[in-house]
Amino acid sequence: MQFQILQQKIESKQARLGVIGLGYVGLPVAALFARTGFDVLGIDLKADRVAQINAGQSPIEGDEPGLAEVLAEAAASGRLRAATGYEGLRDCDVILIDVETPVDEANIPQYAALRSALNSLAVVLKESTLVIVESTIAPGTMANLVCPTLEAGSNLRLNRGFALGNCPERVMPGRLIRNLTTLSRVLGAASPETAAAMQALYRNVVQAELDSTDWITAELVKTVENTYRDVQIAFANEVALICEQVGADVWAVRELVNKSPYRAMHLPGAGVGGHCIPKDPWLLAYSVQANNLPLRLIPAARAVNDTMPLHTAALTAQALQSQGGTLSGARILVLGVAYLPNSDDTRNSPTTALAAALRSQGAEVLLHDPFVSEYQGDVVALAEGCDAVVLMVAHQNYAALDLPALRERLRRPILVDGRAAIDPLAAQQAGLYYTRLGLAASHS
Ligand code: SAJ
Repeated sequence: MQFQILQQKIESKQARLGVIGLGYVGLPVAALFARTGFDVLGIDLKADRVAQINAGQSPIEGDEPGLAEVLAEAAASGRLRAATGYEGLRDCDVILIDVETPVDEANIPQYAALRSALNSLAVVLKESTLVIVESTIAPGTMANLVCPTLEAGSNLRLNRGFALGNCPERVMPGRLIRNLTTLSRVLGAASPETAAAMQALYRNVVQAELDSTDWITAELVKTVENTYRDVQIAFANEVALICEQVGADVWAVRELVNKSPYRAMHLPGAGVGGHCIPKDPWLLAYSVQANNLPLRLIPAARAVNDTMPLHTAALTAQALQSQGGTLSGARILVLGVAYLPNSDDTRNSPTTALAAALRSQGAEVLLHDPFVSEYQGDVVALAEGCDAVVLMVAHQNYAALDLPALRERLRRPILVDGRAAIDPLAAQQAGLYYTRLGLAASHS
């Protein structure tokens, strides 16, 4: 392993980079390194995505400040190329792996994409290459899966034939470029020389602290930081359920609780979606599944958050009953399909579970979302003849809803607010029966 040569190549930006997986993470990563002057070869299975990138176009929809410019610059400079095959990686000195690492219905990590990338990479892996896994993985995966797979497939040995690191990404849809350049990164390395090489590499893109540590710590930090968020959200949701029962307003309670030092109660809501928070607690839990360590808090938090869309359906049923209706045969307009406000990302969206729950009780469900192309439309017109409107995502557009016009179109004047996005007073003044998650039902 020629660590000195690798270090020099990185510091002089002569090192050729490979990025496997050009999705929400890999594409901005590849473009950012190309913009700083590295020669980057991106690999992706999808030929149409590869073609778009080589044409300097971004295949990522949604509002991603800075991405289009960085991509166009990188492609125009000729420093970013994309391909579907792994052959070109033979010439690379540093290879980043940014493939998906989902969990299945049983919450078991599905490493098919990761294994495939590792097996294909191992075949073309040359001596003295630095490989870095950026995908989120269960603690222990570097030692138990990544390293053995690369060694077996390449006949090279860790730290003698190749260097191996784990640097979890911290992106968020809508802030891909900002997060990649301004958030600190944890660099998990298996040798001091690898740590130095990773520091030299990421210093080109990250204007924040680079914290070197070992593999297991890096794997834990990423999964723990998202599990922390999931548990915090579940706590806020459980307090919301309590407030509904005792006739309080969870939003008023939360505001006053957070005035107490060291409190940071999160936002209760109609569910927890996305590609990080619902998945990472299971990656963390998987790391101790074989040891039968009885985890109670982490699975319980997942259960609480997964019931919130169902609870929102129950609030809708209760509101209909109070107006002499039932879900069976009702026509419901649901506002928001994305999992996050002002985003087009619908992965693991809580609205999917809500719609299924409403339909299972005989309701007809209409979906609207100003950011998701197939669900765009005029909200007031869509409300025609509906028996309730359920708000699932606090998209900025919904703050300006014409409530009196909505009231006129509705067959039953019911508005269920899953995100505290609508002012209760305005709703009541418009003649709506307004119900909010975490707030006792108020009559118009
Ligand atoms: N949510 C709540 N209550 C809250 C916060 C979020 O119900 O208080 C819901 C959201 O509506 C959404 C889901 O949880 O459905 C996830 O929201 P998120 O704000 O956590 O957005 P994500 O999933 O994109 O989270 C990412 C994560 N970043 C990475 O995994 C690198 C997360 O760790 C970050 O905290 C978050 O971005 C961010 O705020 O940057």
